[in-house]
Amino acid sequence: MNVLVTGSLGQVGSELVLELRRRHGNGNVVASDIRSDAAAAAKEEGPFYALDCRDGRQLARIVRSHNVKRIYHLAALLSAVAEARPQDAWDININGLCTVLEVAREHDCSVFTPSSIAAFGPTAPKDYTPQNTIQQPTSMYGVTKVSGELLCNYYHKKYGVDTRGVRYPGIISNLTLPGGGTTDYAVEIYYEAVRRKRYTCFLKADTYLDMVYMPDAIKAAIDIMEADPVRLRHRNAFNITSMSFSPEDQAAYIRKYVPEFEISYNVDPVRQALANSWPNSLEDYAARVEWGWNPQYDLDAMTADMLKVLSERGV
Ligand code: AKB
Repeated sequence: MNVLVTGSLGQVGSELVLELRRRHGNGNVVASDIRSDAAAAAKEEGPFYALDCRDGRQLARIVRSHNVKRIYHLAALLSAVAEARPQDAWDININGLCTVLEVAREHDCSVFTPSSIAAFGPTAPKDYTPQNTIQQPTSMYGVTKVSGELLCNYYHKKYGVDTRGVRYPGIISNLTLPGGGTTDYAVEIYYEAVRRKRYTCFLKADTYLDMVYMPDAIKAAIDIMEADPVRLRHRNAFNITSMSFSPEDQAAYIRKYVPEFEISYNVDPVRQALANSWPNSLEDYAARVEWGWNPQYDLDAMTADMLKVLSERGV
């Protein structure tokens, strides 16, 4: 089974490509990104293309020439950038997805598309937000995510395209930094804990959001695509979560390993408003029952691993 990943130089893409190549072989996993970063491309251990996912012709050429049968479509703008550039966010997140779905329909590919906790808005229940509930996001990022979910479900129902997805919470990883998201603070805090033993957070101390550690996020993307379709009552997109915490909770766990660590706050009103409009915590029962979602990392295990890996790497 040959696989194509769009947005492969991003936070999830860079680690997903490594894991897919480990499982399927380097030559069978095609990486692509709008950035034609020569240094990054040179490090690739398999095929890499500079690809704008809105370019259907080039996308179709790549799919045909590598006989791609599964697309992980990760190319998208994140919440804070989308709020600064809403028209671009619509264009990239929605027209990009439309293009991928059309190519998938024509070439019989399955498609994984990540949604987000941002697909919920202030009218959804805040705590243990259910799988199926009101979705009225107030951010452009959230509007593109809920529209993307509906579009993927439409392609599945109308054309039989095998579309699947998860609603990712904030993702924390030690390899590639996120860019332009609201949950980015939860990654930066570990780098600064190792470098300076202090961090100035752009969200308020008591802002609760769901998070997941990258190994669990990657496993989710692979497991849902491998799941038996007969068991799937939902498709786009499943709530998943590993933990819900606030910046002050995270700082307390960091102090367990770095006792001198200090946190202060300088709130960014745009990102705070985004965070306030999202759930505090999701309920992820459907993912557990339908395809076996079972995350391995909680806040303590993730904090220990992040600090260990970043210290060893000398960030
Ligand atoms: C963001 O903060 O924009 C993303 C997300 C929650 O989807 N990490």
